[in-house]
Amino acid sequence: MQNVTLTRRAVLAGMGATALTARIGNAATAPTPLTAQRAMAQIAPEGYPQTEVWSYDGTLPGPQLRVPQGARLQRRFVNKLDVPSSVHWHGIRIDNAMDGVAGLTQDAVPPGQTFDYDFVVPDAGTYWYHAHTNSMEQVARGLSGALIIEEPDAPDVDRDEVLLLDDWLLDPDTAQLEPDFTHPMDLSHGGRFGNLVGTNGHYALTLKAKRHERLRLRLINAANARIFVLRLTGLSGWQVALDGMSLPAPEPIPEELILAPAQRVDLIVDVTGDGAQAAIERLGNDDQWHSQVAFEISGEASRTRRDAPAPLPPNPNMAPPDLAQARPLEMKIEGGAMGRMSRSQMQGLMQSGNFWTLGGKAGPGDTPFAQLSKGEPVRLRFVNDTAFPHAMHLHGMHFREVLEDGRLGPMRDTVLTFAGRSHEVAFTADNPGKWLLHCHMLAHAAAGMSSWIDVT
Ligand SMILES: [Cu+2]
Repeated sequence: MQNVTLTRRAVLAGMGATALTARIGNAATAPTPLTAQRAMAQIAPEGYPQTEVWSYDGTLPGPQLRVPQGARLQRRFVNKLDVPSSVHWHGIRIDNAMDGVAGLTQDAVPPGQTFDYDFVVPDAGTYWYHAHTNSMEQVARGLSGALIIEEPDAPDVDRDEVLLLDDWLLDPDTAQLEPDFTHPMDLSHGGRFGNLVGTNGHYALTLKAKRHERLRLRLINAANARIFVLRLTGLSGWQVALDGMSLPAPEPIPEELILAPAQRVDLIVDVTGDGAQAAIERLGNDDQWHSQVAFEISGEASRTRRDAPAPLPPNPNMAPPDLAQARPLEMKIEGGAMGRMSRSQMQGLMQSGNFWTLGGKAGPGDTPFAQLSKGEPVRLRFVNDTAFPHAMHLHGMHFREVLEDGRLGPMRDTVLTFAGRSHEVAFTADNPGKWLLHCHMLAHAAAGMSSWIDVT
């Protein structure tokens, strides 16, 4: 009976019907809990058993948190799991003590204990939260959810849909998660990939839509390792934000939209399809397009398409870094299967349980990759000398990619680096603290691809 209730709650959360609004600064009352606990969820198609997951508040994904820009988010994290955990607020330019990285910004919260997260959210946009203690396993088991920071003047759309894309590695007979989270093949190759891909905790999500309806779609890649390559059919529009940060002007949606692990994109689209269906499709390993989210079209929201949307309002503190003054840094990414590391180097690494290095070092260790002064501009070149792509994520600050022609790209918190290529990013180190810099293919992060910078 309990399982039925949990599943129904999970479904409702998936439909965005139970959006929770954060309590805003009231010191007299205890903060709203956010509870890590076991739950059952119907991830696999109907007819398959439910899957036991680790959840926030019993739902998969966790509850959708919505907070007005500039407000305080307060949550009492309650750990009802039997392992330590912590919560990271991904992409939020946050006070370092609230960043949730066990071992760097706080101690992991033991079973039965609590931790009060309390911080101001400076930027509007699409963010997410997830476990940052043994995250390779804990995120794969379900500990993630959307965090939406609302603009004071939201764009004029008919509906705002959060689409949290994920995959799960399930035993095809029992629909339970494959429990080996440290398989050397995952650690040393592309990471842990699921065999079932879905959205908002379900395989094959279907939403209803009306012709000429205008939708804001907030796509979040919550998968451990999967790079989503997406295209739209029967929907056309613009991308208006990347990794939470508004673009200066709405841009055409690329024919193939690439979303690396942890990246987000905000789209404003109109339902323009002639048929009864529109879809977000995903390019599969079989080189075929598969439906990721289907939209069943019935009725009309208006007779005609509307004009192009206005840009989203800019967030504060988006000034580009001063490249001329920037300190150059280089971070070599090495190791992994089929890489150029020598056999003896590789064997040495594997003895420490690692397969990868960042800047010549496996794991965060005691000393930072770089010691930076507050306000210092930095250009950081990632040299990907491996046979795999890596989604490099910096906590606490957004960066801009330095493009080939020297111009700066949009603000992001995660950049997808490709095998054998180098990618330079630039940022102003304006947020003091110890900030993790790691690959968001979480098996890679666990096997050496975690580093940090110190801003003082
Ligand atoms: Cu990686």
